[in-house]
Amino acid sequence: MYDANFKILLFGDDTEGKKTFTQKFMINLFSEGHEDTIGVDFEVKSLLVDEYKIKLQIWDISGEGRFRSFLPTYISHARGGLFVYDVTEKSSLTNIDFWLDIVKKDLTEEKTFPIIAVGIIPDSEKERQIFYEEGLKLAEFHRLDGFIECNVKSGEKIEKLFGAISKLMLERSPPPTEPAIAKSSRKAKKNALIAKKKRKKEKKNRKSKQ
Ligand SMILES: Nc1nc2c(ncn2[C@@H]2O[C@H](COP(=O)(O)OP(=O)(O)OP(=O)(O)O)[C@@H](O)[C@H]2O)c(=O)[nH]1
Ligand SMILES: [Mg+2]
Repeated sequence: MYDANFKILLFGDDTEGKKTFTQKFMINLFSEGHEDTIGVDFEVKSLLVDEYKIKLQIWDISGEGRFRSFLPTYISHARGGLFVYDVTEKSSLTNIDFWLDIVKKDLTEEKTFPIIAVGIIPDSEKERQIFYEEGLKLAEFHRLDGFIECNVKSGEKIEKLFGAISKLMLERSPPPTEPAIAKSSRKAKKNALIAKKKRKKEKKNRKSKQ
């Protein structure tokens, strides 16, 4: 039983690293090489954030133009997004306006939709074409909810990032009830107290009979 079920989008141009990034998060595997995502790929992962058990539905959307007509369907009912770009490709930021427009279009709960920009960094700094400051500035300009750079091979920060976006989704779309874990631990404490009182009473009764 989950406390919350969040659909999260990974979007951005093609061959930026969305699949590679998702795979690293899901099964801690880094594999070189690109395979076109046909429309969209799905993954599901459970996360525990602030005692809330979250079911994260990851929708890894193809960046290819031929799938653009399906985008409104893929985007519908999402609760958060990661805009993924490749810092070794200057052109990978060219379409940020397009992506943010389409993701936010028809979104009645626009305010409840956190987006974090993720710059995929190369193994060698020599290949870098987009600098950290540019990414940060762009994220601030578009009023995104966060900005991070990470190397998929090392996988550092990826787990933390999914935790951070989940926390933002929890804040913007709070579940109607308190976390089940908190509820059950309170219940367990209450039961322990009742049992303790019962034992005390039985001891007292035994003593009075002697
Ligand atoms: N060396 C290195 N290569 C990386 C890293 N991250 C991604 N790549 C490479 O970048 C390419 C990205 O491919 P995908 O992850 O399939 O790209 P995508 O964004 O899902 O592309 P579409 O499905 O077409 O939208 C692959 O060839 C990866 O091997 C990294 O941290 N280091
Ligand atoms: Mg892909």
